[in-house]
Amino acid sequence: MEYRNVALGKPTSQSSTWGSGPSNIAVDGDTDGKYYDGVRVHVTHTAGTEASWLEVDLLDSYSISQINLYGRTDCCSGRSKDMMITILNDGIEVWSYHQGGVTPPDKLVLDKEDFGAVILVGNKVRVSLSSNLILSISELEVISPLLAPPWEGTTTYDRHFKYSAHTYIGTGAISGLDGHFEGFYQDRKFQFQKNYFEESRKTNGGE
Ligand SMILES: [Ca+2]
Repeated sequence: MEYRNVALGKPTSQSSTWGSGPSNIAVDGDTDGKYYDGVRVHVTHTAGTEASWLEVDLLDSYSISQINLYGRTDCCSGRSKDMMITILNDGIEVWSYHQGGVTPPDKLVLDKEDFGAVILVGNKVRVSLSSNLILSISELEVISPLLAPPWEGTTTYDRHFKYSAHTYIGTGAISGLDGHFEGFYQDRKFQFQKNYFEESRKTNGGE
């Protein structure tokens, strides 16, 4: 199984920006946690005058198998001890995590043990603080599995449906392991699977 970081380079926003810490630093691929190294700033930085948040828009719905959050490492990591991490799909919260009052590690990894053994589907990920503290993030990675099709050299989408094995939650409909779609989100799922297939096919040497 191959994976990719679907947050990389995607549009970001945050509640406010202080100094040279814009939100896009969280998805630039650089996981250095130092605020400033004499050359450049490596972490985002809100003003801390509001309940800070940062959000990445994945631009499409993806199955999400893991989230890696790299924090600021040269100081102040305790500011994030009450942070929330939320996965949203079309504005609906599908999963959230609370740091629980404990200072997070430099690299916080959330995976199937935290997700409840299902693959979540979302198109936005949000990191937020409930109090007026500064939010700093070095990198927010949203990991999505690339399903390799069990065939090569075909462009027939329905074969991908046959072999797809996703569980959808939070959308009001569930597709079983046989890939048959049910429910009123069918059209959206079709588009998702189509995009998914296109990316899988490219990865596997297709056109
Ligand atoms: Ca970064």
